[in-house]
Amino acid sequence: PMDWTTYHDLDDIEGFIGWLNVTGASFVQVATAATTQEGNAVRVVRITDPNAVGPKKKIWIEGGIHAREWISPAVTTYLMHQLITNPAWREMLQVTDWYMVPVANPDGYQYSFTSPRARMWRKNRRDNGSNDRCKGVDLNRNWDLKWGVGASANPCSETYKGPQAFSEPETRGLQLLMSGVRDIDLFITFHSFGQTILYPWGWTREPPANARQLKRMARQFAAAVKDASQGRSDYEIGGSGPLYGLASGATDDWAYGMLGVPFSYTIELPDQGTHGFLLPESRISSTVMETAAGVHCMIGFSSGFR
Ligand code: 0X9
Ligand code: ZN
Repeated sequence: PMDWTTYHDLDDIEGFIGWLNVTGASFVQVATAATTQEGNAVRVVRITDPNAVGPKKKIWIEGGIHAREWISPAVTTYLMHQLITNPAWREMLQVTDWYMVPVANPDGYQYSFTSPRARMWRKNRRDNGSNDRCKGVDLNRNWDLKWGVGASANPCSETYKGPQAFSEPETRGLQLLMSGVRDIDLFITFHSFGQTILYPWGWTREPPANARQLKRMARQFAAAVKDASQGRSDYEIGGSGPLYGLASGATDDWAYGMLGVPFSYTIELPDQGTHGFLLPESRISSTVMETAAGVHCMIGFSSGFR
């Protein structure tokens, strides 16, 4: 149904979700968070063991909010596949409940497959009143937390924040579903590139209240990735603001600040700039595997949340 040796467009991913839904049977529920301007669905796939007893950690994973960061949906779909097909992951469903968004920006993602010129698209594709080359809103500047700080008001900008917070169907829909899930314990959004694991805040350089715990869990991720990659993938750990510069309106800050999710991360996947957004297909399988090892360790039964 899917492989991690080539990049897959939106149709393939939709097909994979359909396959997962059949294969995973009662473990998989598919919801639609929004329908976009171009009529695509923003899917949220919940993976849960209906027979598990006892309390569970709730984990929300977001992928593909930036169109050109193709390795992000690859990682997210791989994690979904692991949860259904790998016994070591299935076992985790005794104590974890997963909400996965493989492609938060389906219109932009789809568009980035249409031509070499479109390959580097970042935003969604909604008409923003300016000309055709300038379409879209940066969905990672559109969430309602300190909206507008370190984001652009110019519709032509790559980091255009939109006419108002939650102006876009994608962010509005995702926000509603996220708010409906009580007490998310861990939020991760996958981006590229840079090989960094970032924690809040993005809108200020001030450290968050539980910075120590956030760093501790981030180190679990980084150590496991390094191990799984035989030392090849080294991650840097830090606050978004200090490390990447101030940028508000991102999902991670909103989850942390508005929903109170105690562990909230942006993971900037490989590489460190040699290929940048154009990570070669030959790198997909090693990247998804090492990242999965990192996530597995982060939420590990004893290490992560304590
Ligand atoms: O700028 C972004 O949206 C992310 N980097 S990217 O190169 N993938 O565009 C980083 C977001 C970090 N989080 C916050 N600034 N809150
Ligand atoms: Zn990004």
